[in-house]
Amino acid sequence: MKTVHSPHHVLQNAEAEFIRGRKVPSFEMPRRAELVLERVNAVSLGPVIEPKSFGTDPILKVHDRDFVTFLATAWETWSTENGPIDAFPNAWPPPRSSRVRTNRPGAELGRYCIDLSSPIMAGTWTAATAGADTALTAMEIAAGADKCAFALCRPPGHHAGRDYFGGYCFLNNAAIAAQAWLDRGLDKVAVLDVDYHHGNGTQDIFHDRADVLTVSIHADPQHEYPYYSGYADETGEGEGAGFNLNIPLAWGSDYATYAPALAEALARIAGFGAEALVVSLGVDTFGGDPISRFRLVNADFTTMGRTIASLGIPTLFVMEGGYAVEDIGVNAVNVLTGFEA
Ligand code: Q9C
Ligand code: ZN
Repeated sequence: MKTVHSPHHVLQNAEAEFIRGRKVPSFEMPRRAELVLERVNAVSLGPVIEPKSFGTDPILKVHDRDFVTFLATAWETWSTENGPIDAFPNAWPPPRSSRVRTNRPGAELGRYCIDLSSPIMAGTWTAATAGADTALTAMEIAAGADKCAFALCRPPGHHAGRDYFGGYCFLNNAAIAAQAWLDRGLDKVAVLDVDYHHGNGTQDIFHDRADVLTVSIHADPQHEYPYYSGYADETGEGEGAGFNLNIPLAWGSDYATYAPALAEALARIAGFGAEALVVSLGVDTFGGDPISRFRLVNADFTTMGRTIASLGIPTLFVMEGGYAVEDIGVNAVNVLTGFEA
């Protein structure tokens, strides 16, 4: 399997995030992607190539123009006033508040940002667009003779919605690739999100559409980020009614619990008649993950990959979360080798 990867990912290099009031070193760091790349090479998964540049058109198919303009210019606006300090919001618009479009830096951030884990810095836009290009380049490979590809994206994407960022995510790489796959002429694409956290951004982007089935297996949002979405009763709306499936699992879930959820997810995707699959590949379901509470072991990821392969459709893997850095290379690549076995 070919891997697509951009060296620009290092430009997103947050010093800190806030977790339950504590300022801590960011769990989402460049080393994550470096170790996955090392593992790709160690097992000779296949060639590693750099992405082509697709510009903003495919990004604007799933993100609002205002939001994209904001992301592209936020650092300049912020740093002109505040200097080279990672940008976090000062305030969020309360419910029922005025929709006034203040461009004061800390306030504007609050209009688009959902949490305190995802600071904007000088290289955020370059890194985020490199991630989108990575997903798009890999999609073209998976859509061709290869039938599969690995987009080693960083920063991740699945928490980014049409007009918001957060959860370490700025642009929704998986959604951008799924939309671009449809735009190449497919009628039905499925997104399977196996990251430990609910893929809220992806669900939201395709919420009212019947051409993209979104399925996410994740920790119960009653207890876990992103808290405000990921419940089983969120099944899509309008034309999209019935085209979203959430499978929340309890803290402590191991593969004995995970396997039936994955089987249900894959049965739904097969029943939908997906012509292609985008996998939002987070490996923060690993037992050793420092911010998560599932209990998968290294070998479970191989099984997961082999199980996903049973669908028998062109498949694009897009890297999402996973923070047990010394294991994420093994776990992510286990999914890919399991898929190819
Ligand atoms: N204890 C991804 O895995 N911090 N994002 C939550 C709650 C944000 C995870 C802290 C976690 C975002 C792509
Ligand atoms: Zn995650």
